[in-house]
Formats: sequence, C-alpha cells, structure tokens
Amino acid sequence: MTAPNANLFAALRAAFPQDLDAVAVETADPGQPVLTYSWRDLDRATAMMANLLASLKLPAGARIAVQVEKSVEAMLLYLATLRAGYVFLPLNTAYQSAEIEYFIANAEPSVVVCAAKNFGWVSKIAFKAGTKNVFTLNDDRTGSLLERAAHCSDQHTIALKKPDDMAAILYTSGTTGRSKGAMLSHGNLLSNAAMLKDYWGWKPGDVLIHALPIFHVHGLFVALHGALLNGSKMFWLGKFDPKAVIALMPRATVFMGVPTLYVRMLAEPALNRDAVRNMRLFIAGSAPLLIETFTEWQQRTGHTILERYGMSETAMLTSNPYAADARYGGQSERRGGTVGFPLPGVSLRVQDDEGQALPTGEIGGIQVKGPNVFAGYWRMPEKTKEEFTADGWFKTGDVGKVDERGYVTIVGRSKDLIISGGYNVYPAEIEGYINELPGVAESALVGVPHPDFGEVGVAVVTPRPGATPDADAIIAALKSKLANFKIPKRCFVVAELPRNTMGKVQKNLLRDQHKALFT
Ligand code: MCA
Ligand code: AMP
Repeated sequence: MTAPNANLFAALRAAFPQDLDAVAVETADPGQPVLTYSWRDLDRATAMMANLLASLKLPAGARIAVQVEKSVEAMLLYLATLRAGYVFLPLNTAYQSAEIEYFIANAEPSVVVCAAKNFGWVSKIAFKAGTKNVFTLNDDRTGSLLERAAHCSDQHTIALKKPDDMAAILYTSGTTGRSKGAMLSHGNLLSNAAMLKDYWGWKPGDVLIHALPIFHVHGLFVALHGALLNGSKMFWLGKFDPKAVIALMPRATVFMGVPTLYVRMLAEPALNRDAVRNMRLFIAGSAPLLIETFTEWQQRTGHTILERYGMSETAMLTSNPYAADARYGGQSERRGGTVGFPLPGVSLRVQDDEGQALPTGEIGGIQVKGPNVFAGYWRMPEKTKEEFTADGWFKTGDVGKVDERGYVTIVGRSKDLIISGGYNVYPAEIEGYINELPGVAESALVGVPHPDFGEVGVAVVTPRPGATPDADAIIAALKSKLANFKIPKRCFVVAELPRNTMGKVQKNLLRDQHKALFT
C-alpha cells in the first residue's frame, strides 16, 4: 500500500468546506476596498502559482525566499510553495540589504520574490548568490509573479511529500554569530496544527481575525493553519489596526496576537463587552503577557486571554487550557502569568546547569521533545548539536518552572534576547554593528520595560580614547543598516561598562539603571 501524501497542503486542502464558493478570506484594511476570495479562488490561485514554480524545473528541496508586504497573494504563495513541494523561506519586510544578503547567501534560494520597489537591490544580491529566478509581488495584486502565474493552468496535483520532508526554513538569531535557519518539516507543522485545532476547540462557524505578519511562526503557522485546517473564514488585515480589529469582532470568533496588540486594543474606548459579544477565544503569545494586561482584558471584556508559548524551532509547546484538560485532573483555568500545560504530544522537562532534572516548582532550563520539534539548523550541524542534549531534548534557552498543578511559568531566558513587540532582537548582533562605528570602543544592548512593546533595547556605548561618539549619530547610523525594530530606542555614551571580577559586562546593572526610562 502506498503511504498517504504527508504534504501539509494536502491536509489543508482536504479541510476546505464542501461549498467551494463560500468566502474563505475577506480583506479588512481601513480605507481599502473589501476583497473577497472563495475557497475555489484559493485552490485555483495556489494551483497556478504551484504550476509556475513547477515550470521553473527547480531542484528537489529548492528554497523559495519571500520578502513581500502582507497580502492575500503572499499567503497564497506560501500555500503554493507547499503545494509544489518546495521550501518556503519568509523574510521580515523590515530587513535591510545587509540582513537580506546574509539570508540569501546562506539559504541559496532558487527563487526570490520581493516587492517591485526593492527589485533593484534585492535582485542584485540574489543574482550574485546564484539565484536564477527573481519575481516581484506587491500588496496591490501586481507584480511579475502574478503576471507569470496568470498563464499557468489552474489544475495541479499536490506534490507527494513524506512527513520528514522540509516545508519551511525560519531564520532565528543565535546568542552569538549569525542567524540560524530552523528547518521545519511537513510533519512538524501538521502535527502541531492538528493538535491545536483540537486543543483550542476550533469548531464549525469559527471566523478568525488575522492581523499578524506572515513571516514568523505566529501569523504564518499558528493563525493561518488554525483557520485553514478548520475550513474557517478569515478577516485579513495587511497591518494591525486596533480600531479595525475591534470593529470586526462582532462578525468573528477567534483572535490571535502578541501582547502589544492587546495593549493597543485596551487603549481603545470601543473595546467593551458588547464589542466582543460574538468572540469565542483570544489567544496571546510570542512574548510575556503582563498580568496587568491579562487582568484588564478580563475586566473590560469578560474574556480570559489564553496564553501559549512556542518557538520558531518547535512551533507551539505549551498552552493554557481552552476547556477542562483530562491530563491535568480536568483543570480548565487559564492562569495569568503562566503559559499553561505542555501540549498533547509535547514532553517538557526542567533541568539545572549540570543536566540534572529539577523537582516541581524549581527553576531551570526548559527542554522539550515532540513531533513538532525541528530537525536542525540549515547547514549548521554543529549548532544543531549544541542545542540538543545527549538524550535528544531540545534546549529552548528559556528558564522556567512547572508548578504542582502542572502549569509552566517562564521566568527568564538563559539566551541573551530582547523580545520587542513580539519581534526578537539579539543584542550580540546589534552590538557587533555598534562596535564597528567610528569612535566606539565597545557597547552593550539591554532590554528595558516599555509600555507598548513590552521590552525595548537600550544601547550603552564607550568611546575609543580621544573620541567623542554621538548617541544620536550612532542611532542614525544603525538605521541605515538594520531592520527598524532592532534599532535601540535610546543610546548612552559612558566612560566604561560595569564588569564583574571575571571581566564580564554586568548587563543586569545596566538594565536596572535604565529600567524606568519608558515607564
Ligand atoms: C515597530 N516598531 C517597533 C516594533 N514594531 N519597535 C520595536 N519593536 C517592535 N516590534 C517601531 C518601528 O521601528 C518604527 O519606529 C515605529 O515603531 C513604527 O513602525 P510600524 O511598522 O508602523 O509599527 P507598527 O505597525 O505599529 O508595528 C507594531 C506591531 C508590530 C504591530 C506590534 O511590531 C508587529 O506586528 N509585531 C508582531 C510580531 C510577531 O508577529 N511576532 C511573532 C513572532 P521608527 O519610526 O523610529 O522607525 S513568532 C514567535 O515569536 C514565536 C514562535 C511564538 O511563540 O509565536
Ligand atoms: P522565536 O525566536 O521568534 O521563535 O521566539 C521564541 C521565544 O519567544 C521563546 O523562546 C520565548 O523566549 C519567547 N516566547 C514565546 N511565547 C512566549 C510567552 N507566551 N511568554 C514568554 N515568552 C514567550
């Protein structure tokens, strides 16, 4: 007997509702015309794009790197890449040329898709790296990708895939050195999506408000797969807008967002019990949800946000319960400040630095195992080895504990990482750029509390002897090199950085010193 097709798209396609003319996606950006796409449109458009990719005669496992503004067509390109059996490589639109150059050189994509306005510099980088095909795709349904796909057939047989075949590469930075590409398989993504469909109680009639970017796990996998696997309609926003999301709520049932989105909606007087009367579930993740936000949301709307925890390397790992969880004595409470229980199929343990398992309630490094955990980093076997224990558990770099009721709490990170508005900023990367600037001896980037983004980066810089580097000039210089969310929100030039007896910079002291800058 032949094995069933493990292509993730095959599972998503099988979940399309019987009525293919029903609305699958409705755009909802304020001030823009409303566009609707039926399930038939999704099927036909992904077939045409998949046929275009197939016509390029790409090698097996070819990477399709995509840096475009969020649009329904960009989402269809992701689905078409799965459908054609290639590997999707999404890139944040904020990345600038030095960042893109690294990703393209490292991943060696066969196809690069970018916005027409960036074609000049992106194609130069891509052609230099040996990429043969560069297409454009704009958020107004124009560009060479769609022009070429328009000539392709709308019939396409979904490419045959095995569970371990790679579906996507998501770049995630390391504590030292450059970004690593986490290789996620069809099996990783489908097992996670299918389990979440069940755990979060997706049901007929659910409607998702999709307001997250689609170049990271949260928007691309958790939200999108959730809706598609349930055959659910999506309201589609190219950019998050708190007023627009609140106005959509009476016609929707599910919303997912990073904490900043909840903070911004709470600032809107229109957010009240009447606005959320039809909503079934609010989910938060990607960064810690402050207990104040959790409580205020409960008071204003009567809804308890369900917080969950995941990573690019693993998709979702833990979640507060949606309903009574029989594995944990039927507990159903969504507890603020915790990230809930390990998801079904996911094993989680807490270890100390010596690799000893820690008892309930004790704080240590969180390690995980499960069908969702990635195979490794693209072309970095050594890095992959470092991140796994000898007995095969993935070291998350998050520090936490499991309480006697089974709830997991994240208390910190052993990795030097700042999460700002749901985006990751790796201090080592930013410090590297600052240290190269004229007049700079060394620098330290620390995360401090911020009312909107949760946490933001602040740079502390020392001058070279005789030099007087200017804080504003440092920020301005970084802006021309790095994605905007990575730019420190403030910069200080000081005589020296605090160090411990081992000579290591004491970032905790700097963090403490600047903790009230924005609050
Ligand atoms: C924008 N800015 C930021 C951020 N976003 N600064 C710090 N952190 C940010 N996240 C700055 C820009 O640099 C700019 O500054 C100014 O804000 C306005 O930029 P704009 O793009 O207009 O901002 P925005 O539209 O208001 O964006 C804020 C946002 C966005 C909507 C919160 O950051 C966002 O969509 N975040 C979600 C990220 C996400 O999906 N993460 C999931 C990762 P200037 O004017 O000075 O240039 S997946 C993940 O983490 C794991 C696996 C998981 O568990 O899900
Ligand atoms: P990424 O590199 O984008 O995959 O980010 C993954 C990291 O985001 C995790 O290792 C955590 O540090 C953090 N994270 C995700 N969800 C949560 C959450 N609910 N609470 C705290 N941290 C989170």
